[in-house]
Amino acid sequence: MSRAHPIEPYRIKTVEAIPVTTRAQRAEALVRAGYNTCLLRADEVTIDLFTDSGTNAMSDRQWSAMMLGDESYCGSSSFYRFEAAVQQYYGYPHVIPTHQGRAAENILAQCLIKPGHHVPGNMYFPSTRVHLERNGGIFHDVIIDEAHDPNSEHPFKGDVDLDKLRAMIEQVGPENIPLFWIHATVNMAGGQPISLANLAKVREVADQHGIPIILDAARAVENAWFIKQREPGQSDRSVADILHDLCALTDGATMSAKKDSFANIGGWLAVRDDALAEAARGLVVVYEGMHTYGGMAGRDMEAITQGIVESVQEHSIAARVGQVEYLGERLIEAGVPVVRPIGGHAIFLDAAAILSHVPREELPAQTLIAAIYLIAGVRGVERGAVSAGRDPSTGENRYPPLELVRLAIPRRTYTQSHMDAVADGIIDVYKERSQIAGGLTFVHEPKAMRFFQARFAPTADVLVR
Ligand code: PLI
Repeated sequence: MSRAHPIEPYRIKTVEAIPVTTRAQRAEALVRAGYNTCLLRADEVTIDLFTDSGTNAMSDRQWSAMMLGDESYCGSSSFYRFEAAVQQYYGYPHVIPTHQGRAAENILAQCLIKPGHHVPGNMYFPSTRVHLERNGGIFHDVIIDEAHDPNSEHPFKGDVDLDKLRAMIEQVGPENIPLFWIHATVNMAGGQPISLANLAKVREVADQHGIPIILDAARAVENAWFIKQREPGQSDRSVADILHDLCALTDGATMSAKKDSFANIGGWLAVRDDALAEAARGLVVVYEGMHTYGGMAGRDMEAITQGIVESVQEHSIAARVGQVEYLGERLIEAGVPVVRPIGGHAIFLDAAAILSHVPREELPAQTLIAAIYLIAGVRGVERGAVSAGRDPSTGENRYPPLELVRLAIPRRTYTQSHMDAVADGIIDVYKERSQIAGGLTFVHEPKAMRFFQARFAPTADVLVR
């Protein structure tokens, strides 16, 4: 039996009942949902590890702060408190509120990306890539090779390969690169961090060509925690200081406040450049609302403001990452193939290794996640070929090197016994993997971000024998 994870630095004041289902009920639900866990109803799921986005438990202080929400259409005082918190903890002067992260991406992409532009990044994320492609841009993955190897123990698998970056700039010309879009941590690589040292080198390359760096800061606090644990010379520094340093190396950030900041909804775009801020504020009023609420209620901005303060508290972030690590270690002990090292927000199961008898065209990760729901009542999400979508220029399916299932852990929501139940369930699925009869095939395929609404059918008579 593994060690315990760090003590949860809170006690429970309110509880929410979770549904308990039978395997027969889950089998029926799975057929109705077209074998897509995104289409299951929440009341059909016992432990919901679909995402850590907007699903975190808010604190008593966040709920109290919500009562102070100023719902004025113009000039809400909640906005000024929110703006001050982002400026203080992230360090960018211009803060533009949005209703969530992808709205910030939409506005940034419309401001900066034109047809024929090229954008390098440390692996794609579906929403960032969709916005850059909708504006005519082309994404280039310049992450280090280790990030594509689930077994590599590299401590900073989110690092940029500077040779790949330089070669890409040479190939397309710096004048065709409006930004570098850098994730901290890298979700699709398994919640893996980028190091300060690497980002500083990326900064040098950016400065040589006058190209801005935009940080995807959704889980930058978790990235700062890994820097403190793993990067030489950083262990005595506070997570808040390291977060500041990460941001100081960049020219702006897109943020989903539904992650690190424990909010149910909200986001922001922040930049240093006055003209870019002016252009972004011009678009925020078109797509989101006034530039002092950006699609959020005043109470949402209050929840984020308090959430930012809590997010950098050391015992809070230690317990968060420690809980994820605990689940990962239990699976590793049982021999289940997972992406290593364990990342900040989720466990990523190596579906290609677990279901090696299911060909890539039959979508092993989608198949595995359906089987996990059926057998264990746990909901995760596909992070493989279905999420990668089709190449817009050729229309061909993209088969990324990683074919993963993600089990994301919401912050402060589940306890250690929930983690044990998940581990036991996944280990059962792993032991029964030869009973998974075949893969899945699309019966409905939406064009954009197809993983959310796609429907599938098993290629064999049954999913699990
Ligand atoms: O879900 P949004 O629109 O607030 O944020 C989009 C978004 C941007 N960047 C990154 C790294 C994300 O992980 C992200 C959203 N992620 C979700 C919903 C997730 O389940 O990981």
